[in-house]
Amino acid sequence: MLNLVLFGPPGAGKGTQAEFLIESYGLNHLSTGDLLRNEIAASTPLGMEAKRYMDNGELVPDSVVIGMIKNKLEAQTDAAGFIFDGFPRTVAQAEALDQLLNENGTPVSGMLSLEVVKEELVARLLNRGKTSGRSDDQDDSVIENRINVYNEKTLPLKNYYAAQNKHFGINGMGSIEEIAARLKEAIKAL
Ligand code: B4P
Repeated sequence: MLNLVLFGPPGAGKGTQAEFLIESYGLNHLSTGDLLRNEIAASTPLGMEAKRYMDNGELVPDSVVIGMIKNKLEAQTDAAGFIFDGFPRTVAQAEALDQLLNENGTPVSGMLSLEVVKEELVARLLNRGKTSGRSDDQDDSVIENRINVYNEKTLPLKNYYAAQNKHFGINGMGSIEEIAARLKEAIKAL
């Protein structure tokens, strides 16, 4: 079973590359950002709570996100593998994911970390904000906060996975096709 964690700062191309990986490897896609936006669109209590954090570029509380992933994993027992996109984002989330997957004897295969310079991240997000309608992509200070929150709370996960020999840095600069080819090489070596 191939369980990939697709990692990187906001705008690194996680969602973009996830689409390619799903197609190439037949994996189930679990994007916490998409799941949360679905909850917001459906105006559920969970969505309304999450929106307050997302609009400010803050992380949604661990308990909410972990509960959501647990439900999805339990509902998809026939999957060939998963691509985790935007999850885990904190050490507590990574520990919870390890526990959930280890219970099934199907641990994380590798964490693929897309590396992109800050100027490019900001440019990509502002560009998406022109058409996506995503409020968190339209405001410079919210984007700045998302990147700061990433550096403070999410970046430490590199060490978490490196300690398990599961961290693989990938150059996330260049065309979508070039980056997809680099990911494929890294997956071959897993
Ligand atoms: P996400 O939905 O995960 O948003 P993101 O970090 O911006 O990444 P995304 O996948 O959308 O963008 P991508 O890099 O693919 O999270 C949104 C919010 O939800 C968070 O801020 C947080 O509040 C909350 N949340 C989500 N998960 C959570 C968790 N686990 N715990 C707590 N809170 C959580 O792409 C960005 C843009 O770049 C796209 O427009 C794309 O077209 C473009 N692009 C991609 N590759 C490119 C390339 N090579 N060249 C040029 N442009 C490229």
